[in-house]
Order: sequence, then C-alpha cells, then structure tokens
Amino acid sequence: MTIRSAEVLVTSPGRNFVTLRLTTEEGVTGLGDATLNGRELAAASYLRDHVAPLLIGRDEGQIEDTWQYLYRGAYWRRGPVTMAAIAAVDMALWDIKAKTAGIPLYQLLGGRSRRGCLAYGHASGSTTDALFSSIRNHLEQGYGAIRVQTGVPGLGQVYGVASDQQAGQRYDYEPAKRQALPAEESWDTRAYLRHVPTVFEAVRAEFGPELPLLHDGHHRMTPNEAAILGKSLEPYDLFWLEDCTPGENQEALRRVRSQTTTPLAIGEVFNSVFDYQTLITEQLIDYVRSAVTHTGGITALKKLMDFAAIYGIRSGFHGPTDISPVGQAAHLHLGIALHNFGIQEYMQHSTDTLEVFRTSYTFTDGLLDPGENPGLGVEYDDNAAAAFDYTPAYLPVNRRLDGTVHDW
Ligand code: GCO
Ligand code: MG
Repeated sequence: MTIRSAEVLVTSPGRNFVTLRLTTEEGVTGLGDATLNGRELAAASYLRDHVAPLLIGRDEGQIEDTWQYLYRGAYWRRGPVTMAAIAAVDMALWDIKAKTAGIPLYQLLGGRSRRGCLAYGHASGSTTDALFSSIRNHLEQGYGAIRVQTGVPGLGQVYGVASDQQAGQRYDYEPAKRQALPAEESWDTRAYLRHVPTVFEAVRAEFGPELPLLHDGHHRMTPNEAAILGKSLEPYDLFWLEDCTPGENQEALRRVRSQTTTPLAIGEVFNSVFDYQTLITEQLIDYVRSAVTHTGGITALKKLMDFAAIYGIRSGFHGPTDISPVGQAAHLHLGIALHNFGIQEYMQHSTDTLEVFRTSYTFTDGLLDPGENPGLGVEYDDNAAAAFDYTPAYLPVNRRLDGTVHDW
C-alpha cells in the first residue's frame, strides 16, 4: 500500500490552522497538525513545497523510516518549522495505521493506562474578583486543575490574562491578534514578583488546599528571579511553575532547582529530545511541556517520554487552542497510554473550529478521553473549512518599562 496524495489544508475558523491530509491508494485518510502560531505559512510551505512530493508512492506503514528519512534527509535538522512539518506527516501516518487496523490509536501505543487524562484549564482576570469568577466558571465546567494568571498592578495587558470582553467565553485567551503589527505589552519583573504570591495566597484562602493550581512564567525571569518566585510560591503548593526562565539555557534550571521545591515544567517551545538532555538527566524538571505538533510527532514524543520516565518525569503536553484538534487528539491517545502521564492542558476550541475539525474526544468530570473511534478520531470538514480564509495574526511583543524588548 502506498500514499496517493498529500494535501496541505490552511483554514482560519477564528484562528489559523495548518493540517496535512494523506490519502492512501485504498482511500484511507490520515490527518496531521502542523500549526505554528503566528508563522503558519512557513510550515505550510515546508510541507507543500518540500515534503509532500517525497511522500507520494511511499509505503504508509513505514512510520519510523519516514520520520528518519525526513529528519536526516533534510540535513537542516530541528527547528519549529521542520519539526512541525515532520510532526504532521507522523501523526497522519499513525492515524492511517490505526484506521486500517480499525482501532483507536491508543491501542497501538500500548492500550489504556488510566480511566482518563486529568485536564487543566486557564483561569485569569485582570483583578482578583475577575480571577475568582473565572476560577468558579472553570470549576462549574468540571475542571479539576486550574492555571492562574492575573494582571499586575501598574501594567496593562500581560500574557495569559483574558480581557474583560473575552472573560467567561469558553476559549477566552488568545495571544495572537489579527492585526497588521504585533501588539506591544509592557513588563516589570519586580512588580510581578511582588504581586504573584499575594494572588496565590488569596486563591488558596478562597478555594482551599485541595485544588491543583498551576502558573505560567512565560520565559520572563532570570534564573535568580525564578528561584525567588519558586521559593515565594512554596506555601501555596503549586502543581507546577511553567517556563520560569527562557528554555534555551538548560543550565539555568540548576539554579532554580537548587533553590526551590516548587515543581517545574518547561518545553512548549522545544523541538527535540536534545533540548531536554540536561534537564532530564539531571532531573531539573518535573514535567515535559512539549506539544506533539512542535516536536516531530507521536514517534518523537513517545521516545522523549520514555526517556523522561527513567528519571520520574511526567507529561504535561502543551494544549492551547493553537494546537489543532488533530494535535490535541494525538496528545490524548498518547496520554491515556503512557505510564508517566501527568496532566493535559485543555483550552477549549471555538465552535467554528469544531465545525471544521469534528472530534470524538470527550471531557467528563475533569477527565479527557480520546474516544473509541478508529485512528485519531478527528474528521476534517472541507465545506466548513472553505468558509474561513487565512487571516494573518501576530503574537505580541513585550517591552520593559524603559523600552527594552523582553520575553512576553
Ligand atoms: C501555554 C502557552 C501558550 C502560548 C501559545 C503561543 O502555556 O498554553 O504558554 O499560551 O503562549 O501557545 O502560541
Ligand atoms: Mg506556556
């Protein structure tokens, strides 16, 4: 059996998505997600212009060989564009293999290891009152773990906080904006470090000790600042502190780790197991934040998680709405099967997105489940997709109070 066609599908049901659809000679289709938020067309071109021609006539059963062929054959390895393209091919091939076998993908990855995947949602608010109502809203939806982000007094819009108009919608926070230039935000780390512990103190006082709480530092601290924050949050028993420093410097986490017992998660901007080598072997983190979409697909993420398992490190796959329902389904099939699953980020996609991508995964009592449909369990509706033209959108830029560009 061989691959007959490879189509790159770009659609924008409220936000942009790049999807690869492979079809075999027998007419079996497989879907893969290659969405790279804010730089989508680069991944689409890589797939359409450089990868699709290589796939026609290949044996769709040879998943590992195809992965190595695309990774080593390109010579220019790693990087988000390359790895998103390889990821899409890999997901589509796993989808085809499981559909051909007539079983849900998780069965090929080892079968169920748990009843469901614990999900966390994004609560946020520019003020404590707005934050509390967002947390209540998430609890009413059944979430059993909650990420907490708030505004910082004296600063305007900051990462992760829904505007008052967005608050309360199911898919309330989106950093990419459909405008000609990136939005500019402002930043003051000292104000942030003073404010965040007071927020967690208030949340614990209101919602009690049981609820798992998470926080995303979004790469904005130096190692020493991150150590200060980790220490000051210890009384509030966080599930994790995410991206406390920029991820490129793995050694930075040594400083943080030696100073605080707050659990650490990192990796949403990583593309390869090599980005984790020091972090995993020195046990500097607790959770792997990679997305299947930006890490070369299911084949690569499974290997990464097996490596992490040796060191007691668990998964926390990146699942904002810029991971398409195809990528999210892949997370759930892998997550339900892995022994070292930890938690799954679950920002819910918009109604328009779910018209294009018809999913079969479910969210019940705080647990996500990949469902029992063959393959990934996601169908792509071409008619619905045709109504949503590509619309450029930019992620923001952040500046310190003196105008210096900072991580956002
Ligand atoms: C998260 C992330 C996202 C990213 C987004 C960028 O933890 O979910 O930090 O919110 O900012 O994926 O495209
Ligand atoms: Mg994050």
